[in-house]
Amino acid sequence: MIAALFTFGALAFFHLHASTQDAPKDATGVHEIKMTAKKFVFEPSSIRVKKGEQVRLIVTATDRDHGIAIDEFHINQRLRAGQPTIIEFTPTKAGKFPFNCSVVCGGDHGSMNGAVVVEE
Ligand SMILES: [Cu+2]
Repeated sequence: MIAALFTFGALAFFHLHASTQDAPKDATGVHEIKMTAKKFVFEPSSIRVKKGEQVRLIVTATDRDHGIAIDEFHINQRLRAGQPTIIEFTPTKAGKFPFNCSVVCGGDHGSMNGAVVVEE
């Protein structure tokens, strides 16, 4: 009984940590971040990464096709509805780099944006 409780506690602890945005890198050293896109928001809209680390964004458009353009990293990728899209980059300098939706998706398309914050 005690062992069972301990196991449950350990699993809960692991799960909590694994689900946060700043979770430790996976075994391959990649900082993986999941994101969704829908009219007219990216969630999360601000992501925080470290300079020099490999970043893997997994972005899923949930309502219709969208796009994500991150000019700093020369990325412009269509996001097909319901289909996770993997985007990888390695930031080489610190700063705040905006991204935006790159597929016209309706009235507030122009305000569908966010930022990658790269820390030293
Ligand atoms: Cu759009």
